[in-house]
Amino acid sequence: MKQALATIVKPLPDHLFTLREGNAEMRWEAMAGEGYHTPNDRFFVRNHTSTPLIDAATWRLRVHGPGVRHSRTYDYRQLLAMPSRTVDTAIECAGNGRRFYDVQQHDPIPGIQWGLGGIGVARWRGVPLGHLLEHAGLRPDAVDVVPRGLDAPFENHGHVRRPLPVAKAVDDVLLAYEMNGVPLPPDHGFPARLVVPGWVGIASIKWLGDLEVTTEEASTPWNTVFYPDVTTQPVRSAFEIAWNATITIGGPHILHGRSWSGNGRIVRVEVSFDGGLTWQQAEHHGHHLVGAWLPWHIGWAPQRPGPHVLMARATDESGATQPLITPRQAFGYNFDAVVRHPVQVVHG
Ligand SMILES: Nc1nc2c(c(=O)[nH]1)N[C@H]1C(S)=C(S)[C@@H](COP(=O)(O)O)O[C@H]1N2
Ligand SMILES: [Mo]
Repeated sequence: MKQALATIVKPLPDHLFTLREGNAEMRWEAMAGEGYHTPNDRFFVRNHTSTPLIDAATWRLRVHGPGVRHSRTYDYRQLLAMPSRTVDTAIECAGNGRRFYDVQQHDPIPGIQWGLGGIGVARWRGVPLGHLLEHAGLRPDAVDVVPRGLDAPFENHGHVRRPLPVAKAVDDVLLAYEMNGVPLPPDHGFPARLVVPGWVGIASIKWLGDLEVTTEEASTPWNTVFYPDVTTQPVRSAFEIAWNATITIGGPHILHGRSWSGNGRIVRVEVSFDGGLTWQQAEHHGHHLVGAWLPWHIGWAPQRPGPHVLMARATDESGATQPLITPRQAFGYNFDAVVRHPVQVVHG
């Protein structure tokens, strides 16, 4: 087992993660045979600096600013005693899939070169953010909530913080303290983080120290210099198979995968084994929740040995379908094209 990064606390074994510039990308084969949720031991980690170790006994969350009537401070026990809700939703990095601008479209874009493993789905439990804001006396003229992390400042930009419109904050955002039935692990935001369904991962600020509520549109480096103009996530699909996996000739094999979209449910998944000439519908199984993913499977009986390419293409309820090429995006976000997944077919 390898523990290569001082910036991440949990073990990062090779069979679960690919390390990318101080961040840990989940290997998709690590989801094979797993249930609907991504277990905490294999959930991707994206840290601007390092995971801080925070003592829940001395931790405080401050809610303040002109958008609330009362400046309030909450401790961990008060948070746990508030009305709670459970939400099953994905957190996905805006740059997920960035490496395919390079490997597939030969147009590399700087930034963390994520494959498709910068996503995970967990069962989050916590206090609806709207409830907490009401408790602090949310004013009708409030505009943005600016959550700030307690991790070390990033370069010369201060603590990680990104404005969140009040309308979204009171709609479905969770102030989460539990992940898949246990207290948030340190790397995922202990003692409390935001979980913002359907939106780019940077909205889900970890290690919350304070929430400033403004009465004017707020701006921080995290909605101007980094991650400008991105909110919801596009349609993507992945096979639960290793990159360059070996598959025996014949079969049939049942191939599993998952598709997701920040804009609603997936309504159709098609798979091609011949480079996109023909497409077959995959079968859905299990549940599919808005803001999370749809598990699917399809049979395949390859007839010749050698390199093959698997392609999966999903369509969501808004009608958005994965294209074959994604137009260049300056920051490398929004890669939604069908990913060409190489496998080797061999004699059994
Ligand atoms: N305080 C703080 N919150 C943060 C970050 C961070 O570096 N510091 N990274 C953000 C980004 S870019 C992503 S994609 C998600 C990743 O969440 P995870 O590490 O729990 O998977 O956390 C977000 N929240
Ligand atoms: Mo991210």
